[in-house]
Amino acid sequence: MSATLSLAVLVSGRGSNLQAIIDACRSGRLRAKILAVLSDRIEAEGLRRAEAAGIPTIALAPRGYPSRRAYDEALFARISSFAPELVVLAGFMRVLSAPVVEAWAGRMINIHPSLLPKYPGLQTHRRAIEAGDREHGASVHFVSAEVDAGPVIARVRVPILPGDDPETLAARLLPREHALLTATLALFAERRLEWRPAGIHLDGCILDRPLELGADDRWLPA
Ligand code: NHR
Ligand code: GAR
Repeated sequence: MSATLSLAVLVSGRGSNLQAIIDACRSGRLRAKILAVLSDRIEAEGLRRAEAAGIPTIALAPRGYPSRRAYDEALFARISSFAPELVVLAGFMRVLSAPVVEAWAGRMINIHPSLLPKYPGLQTHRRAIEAGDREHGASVHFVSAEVDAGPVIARVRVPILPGDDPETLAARLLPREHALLTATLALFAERRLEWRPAGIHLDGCILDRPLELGADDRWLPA
């Protein structure tokens, strides 16, 4: 059996994806340990959730740093002090500069609320509805310098229903995000995933398209 996966989680807000990781660790479904939760927003509810779970927190506001890069280097110096194996962006709302992203290449993932490569960036629910799409979803990808453009590991789909607005669609998607993130982290905990120059590898074989999580929380057959 493989060792416990150590994580640092970055949040900017509510922290429901963080809570899903905490709950999955507690229940034994995920062999991982969150070493620290960090946020760019002091008031983030995610920090309160971490405190309630006894996880060390760091709130570091960007204000006062002379540049985006200076802030990012300060933030990632704090992360490095915990020496996590993997950094998880879970509702982290600040674009990270290339040097820190490159230093953590293959060791940092993000959960994004769209079926990437569709709708990188913000307001994804509204954009999917306005485009007339019949389905939407979430993606977990390795973080690369270009925002939401790193290789996609896994996705989950939800229908877009007549009468949906961004709020109803987000509410349908959110529990599926939680399942996607924890199931993907379980693959890391089992040491089954790796980002090599040739692409993402699962069990040593190149992944030629993203994994897809089914409604029963199992991976669909390739
Ligand atoms: N950084 C890099 N370099 N690459 C990625 O793939 C990143 C990243 C930082 C965050 C999450 C991402 C998402 O899932 C993420 C992926 C924020 C913005 C954004 O425009 C875009 C994408 C994501 C997160 N942020 C504004 C900014 O100027 C601020 C918006 C706000 O504060 O509300 O940083 O969608
Ligand atoms: C989630 O829907 C996540 O996919 C999205 O923000 C929400 C955070 O919720 N991420 C982004 O939009 C990143 N730009 P949470 O704080 O409750 O996990």
